[in-house]
Amino acid sequence: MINQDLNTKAKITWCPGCPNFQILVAFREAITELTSQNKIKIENIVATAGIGCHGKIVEYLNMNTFTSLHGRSIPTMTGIKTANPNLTVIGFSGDGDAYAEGMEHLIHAARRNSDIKLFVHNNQVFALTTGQATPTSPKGFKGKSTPFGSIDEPFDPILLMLSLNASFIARTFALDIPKTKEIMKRATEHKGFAFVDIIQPCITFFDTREYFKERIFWIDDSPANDPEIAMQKIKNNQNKIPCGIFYEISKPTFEAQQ
Ligand SMILES: Cc1ncc(C[n+]2csc(CCOP(=O)(O)OP(=O)(O)O)c2C)c(N)n1
Repeated sequence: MINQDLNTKAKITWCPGCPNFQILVAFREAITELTSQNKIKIENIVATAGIGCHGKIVEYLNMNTFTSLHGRSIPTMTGIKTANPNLTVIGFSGDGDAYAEGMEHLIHAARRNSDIKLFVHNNQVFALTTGQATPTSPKGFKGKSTPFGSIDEPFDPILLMLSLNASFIARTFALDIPKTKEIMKRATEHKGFAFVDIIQPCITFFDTREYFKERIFWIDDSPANDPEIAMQKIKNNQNKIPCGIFYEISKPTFEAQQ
């Protein structure tokens, strides 16, 4: 059930049918459930955004929000959390925002275990600027900046997070609202750096909906607390794409150690 109070009057300007709508619904449902179960107070949440289509989400959320610069949503979050550790800081980012412009911040926030939650709308393209390649675009991707096909190898953000021993690592699929809601709730309740890569096909500049629908499968509900076992969960299984919470550990947060 969605708390209508989380709606705003802002006109939604995403393309009709964009999976960002499902992410918005999943997040509103997650926050509604967490607040109605008294696990979190709405006034203690700050939702931040980078720049891009993903970043518009905060305009559609009636709660404390902050829009940062492109690639700078993570330092904005760590600054908010350091200034007031009582806040729950949840950031929305894009694959351009987090994995291109903001990559250095992502790496350091993860290795420090900053107590922030990051939801990356990974559509494998710079969408708001109408379709350039990002670090997760597949090799051969044809877009505005790569008309003859991208020659770069994409990188895997989940493996990067595991190499940094990030304390919560998950992947979800925007088109599955119940699963995305559950993972968002678990990430929000996690104490430490929670990383969620959300596969979010861009229906206008890189429509991968069918590709992912055919390949995604859900791993069991129990995250590994051993990197080797997490690695087995992450490994591609005959060209299939696993989703779920791969890894969760408990360790001191950056803020608690200051
Ligand atoms: C420093 C800086 N560089 C470039 C831009 C231009 N810019 C605005 S949105 C955007 C693309 C965002 O892509 P992504 O983060 O993947 O988000 P999406 O639009 O796909 O949700 C870019 C490059 C900018 N605003 N600021």
